[in-house]
Amino acid sequence: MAYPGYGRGFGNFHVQMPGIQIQMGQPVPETGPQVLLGGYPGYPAYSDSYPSASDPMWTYFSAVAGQDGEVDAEELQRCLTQSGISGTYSPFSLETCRLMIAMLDRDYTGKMGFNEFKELWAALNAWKQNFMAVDQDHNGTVEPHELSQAIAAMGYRLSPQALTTIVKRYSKNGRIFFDDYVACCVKLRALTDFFRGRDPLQQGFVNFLYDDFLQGTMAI
Ligand SMILES: [Ca+2]
Ligand SMILES: [Ca+2]
Repeated sequence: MAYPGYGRGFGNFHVQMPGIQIQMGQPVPETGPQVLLGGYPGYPAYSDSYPSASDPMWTYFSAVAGQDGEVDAEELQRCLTQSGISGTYSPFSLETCRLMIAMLDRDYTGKMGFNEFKELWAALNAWKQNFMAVDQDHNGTVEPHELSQAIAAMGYRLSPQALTTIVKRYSKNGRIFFDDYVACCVKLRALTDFFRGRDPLQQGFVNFLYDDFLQGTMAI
């Protein structure tokens, strides 16, 4: 089998760490860690009911979204940078913001409406909890050996060379910060799903057309 343990997917991703939630400069409701970033089939979407002013998340969303009532990548970057969620004073990765929006933009506006934003928020909470569990020595970043264990725990079996490539791409001085960690995991899953969808017999090799390859990978 080409993807031993793949079936578990992010099965053990739901690491519960009570009391931990993302601080965004003002209190926000906990939306629960059960929603994962991805936008995959069977993924529960929020209803399109008109947002209630009584929803405590609505005020925060309105402030971030501004006049057009939707959150774009730059606005998301600004609010996540202010939150300090990545554990550094440098700006939260714009690329990761774009990636998260691409994965959760259900109505293809290129921005996050209220329900999409709530889903993104829940996904970020889940990622943060996962990140903190993976960061076993609690130094605020994920080191190569921690990433290796995390990727294995998610069910992927990668060669040392592939792991080295990933670490080189997503680390700064051998440390992987939260924003890069999210981008790394989201991309790994999306690319694996793309490949796997073309490999029904799970053989670990596929034939696909150049254009198909570009469409599948450039969108991520
Ligand atoms: Ca949208
Ligand atoms: Ca660490």
